[in-house]
Amino acid sequence: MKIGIAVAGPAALPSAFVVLRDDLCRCVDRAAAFGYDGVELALLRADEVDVPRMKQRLSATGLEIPCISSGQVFAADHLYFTHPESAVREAAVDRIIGMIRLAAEFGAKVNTGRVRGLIHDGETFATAKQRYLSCLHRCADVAEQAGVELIVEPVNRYEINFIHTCAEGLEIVKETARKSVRLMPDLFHMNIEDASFRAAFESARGYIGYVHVADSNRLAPGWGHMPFDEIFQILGDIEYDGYLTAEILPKPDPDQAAAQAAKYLLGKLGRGADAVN
Ligand code: LER
Ligand code: MN
Repeated sequence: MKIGIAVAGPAALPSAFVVLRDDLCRCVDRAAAFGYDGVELALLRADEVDVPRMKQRLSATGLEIPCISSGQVFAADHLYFTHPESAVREAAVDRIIGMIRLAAEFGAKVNTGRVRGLIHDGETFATAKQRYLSCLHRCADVAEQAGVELIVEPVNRYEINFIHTCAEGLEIVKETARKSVRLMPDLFHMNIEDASFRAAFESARGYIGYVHVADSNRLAPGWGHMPFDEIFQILGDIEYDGYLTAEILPKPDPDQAAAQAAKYLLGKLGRGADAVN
């Protein structure tokens, strides 16, 4: 398994779920210094990334971009797949297609977490799901041409009003039946919504494309009461071999949070400073 950290450019909303907020290329350098393998870019638009300059920084540091996340498209621009107006759904799909094309440049996945949207007042789950799946299929058409994976992230009930548990996310992934669409459990949401880490991860074995990690209070791992020993055991048991990306609050400050998450995760993976080779 590799470790990543969520970052955004300086203009990202204060509510964006990222640790480092800086020029995106500087984020890569800062993440490399902490020992991360990759950075997840939280973007509002694909054109925030200067592709040649970013490729140069990645090659200089050896870091990867495992994922591009799109939560700000929902939170800042209110574009999402379940919107009742087709023009808004189209704009959301266009934004995600831009991110898919960008992701293809870096071998990254694209997270379609909160951009799926919500069930509007007076509408049904079935209506929201139909709009969501129709947009997801259009994105999957492009993703498959581009060799990019789309990931579906269950998000807790206090942030969005449907697809909260891993089982609900897995149902969407299976129903979509697209090879490009995979599940992305986030430990913070799982800790609220899933009855059992083991049952949720084991049911999703083979469908998991990416994982977000945080402690129970969304601080860096090790600063709450998330059962990390059990979780690492389960991830090993299901042979998950992808990224564990820290999507945590930048507290007490971004550098301390980033340093703690890297040290803790690398330690659990046996790659810490005191690891015996
Ligand atoms: C939001 O809580 C979250 O986990 C993000 O990854 C989704 O946009
Ligand atoms: Mn997340």
